[in-house]
Amino acid sequence: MERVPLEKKVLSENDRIAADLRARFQEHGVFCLNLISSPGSGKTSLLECTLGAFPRHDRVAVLTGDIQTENDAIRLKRFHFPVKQITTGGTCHLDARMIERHLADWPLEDLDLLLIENVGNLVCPSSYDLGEAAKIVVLSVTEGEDKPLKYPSIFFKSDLLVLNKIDLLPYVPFDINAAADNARRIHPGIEIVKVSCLTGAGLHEWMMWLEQRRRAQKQLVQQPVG
Ligand SMILES: Nc1nc2c(ncn2[C@@H]2O[C@H](COP(=O)(O)OP(=O)(O)O)[C@@H](O)[C@H]2O)c(=O)[nH]1
Ligand SMILES: [Mg+2]
Repeated sequence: MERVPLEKKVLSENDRIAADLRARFQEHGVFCLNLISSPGSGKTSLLECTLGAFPRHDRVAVLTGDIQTENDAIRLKRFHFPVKQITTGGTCHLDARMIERHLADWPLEDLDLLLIENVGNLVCPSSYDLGEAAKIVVLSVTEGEDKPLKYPSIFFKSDLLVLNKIDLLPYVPFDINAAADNARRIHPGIEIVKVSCLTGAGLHEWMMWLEQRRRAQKQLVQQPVG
């Protein structure tokens, strides 16, 4: 009986901090993305490919969340952009306060793009706004094409579905068109890119999406108010 009001209170407090973060991101022209998937779908791999494609002087930073270990931060630091691990110690999602705390010593005026890798989980992260401009859901071809129907919330809330590991399609019974149809049943407007972080297939489309959205946000910020 007590659980519902408490959960509501936690979420509304999270929403308040997330709204504050979103306003600060907009004020400083920071484009923020929140990457969500099951463990092992390829979030860190996609970030490795993405950071590897950016010029060294690009104003990009990464926050990467996990229940335990600094492993993902170690993988991502190789690209010489600022990276911080957020270790949740058991919590199955990132929340806005964790983002706020880990950004405290990163001046936002030095950033254009903030990439957040959420904790591997298709359920809990979908309830926690982090102040991002868009959520991105990653689904790999070994997970089953029914996942958008089973975990609708995250597919409904994401602007983009990255279908990863397409290099494995010859070896697994995964119907990629059915996966895309299922995602569109939940969210008709969802955009979809099909990639392989291993071979590099489709990564150009992903980078195009990223750059287009980044530019669109910049134009929005530069437009005079009124
Ligand atoms: N075959 C194949 N393996 C991949 C691909 N992307 C990632 N992997 C592998 O999948 C595993 C999990 O990837 P990781 O990026 O750590 O997933 P995360 O838990 O979502 O961050 C690793 O062994 C990766 O090498 C891909 O496109 N194709
Ligand atoms: Mg990872």
